[in-house]
Amino acid sequence: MRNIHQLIKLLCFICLLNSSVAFAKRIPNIVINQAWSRVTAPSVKTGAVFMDIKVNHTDDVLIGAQTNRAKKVELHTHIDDNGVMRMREVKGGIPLVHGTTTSLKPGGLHIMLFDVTSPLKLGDTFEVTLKFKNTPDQTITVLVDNGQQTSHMNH
Ligand SMILES: [Cu+2]
Repeated sequence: MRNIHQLIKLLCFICLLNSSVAFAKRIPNIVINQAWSRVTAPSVKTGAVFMDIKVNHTDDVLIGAQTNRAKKVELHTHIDDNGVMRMREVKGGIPLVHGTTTSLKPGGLHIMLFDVTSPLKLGDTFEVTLKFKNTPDQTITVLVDNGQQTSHMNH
């Protein structure tokens, strides 16, 4: 009788262990939230995309991005050049530290779109494929809303 109890305890323990491992695996390493872009005027050929990148398990690097709405895409940041904010390409990608959320936001890191194929209009959505060093490519949907969704959700 005692042996059976111990066996049941052991089996339960193994079950719990397995399910917690399975559960951890089901949480993706990288989760993108609140992806949005600015509206572009018809004469403007550049755009910017912002988002929150949450990294759960292991460090990674955002090394690039692609979209069919722009001919060229670069990862940018802003630097303070003697009081003037200037954009610079981030060489080597944007480092992502596990357990943290990296925010791409106005005045800081952003995904820069060059030669926008057609104006980004309010309410439009488009797909952007993000390329990571250690995680498979991830395609996300970006909402063109000038950040209204993001600012609403931050309140
Ligand atoms: Cu830029």
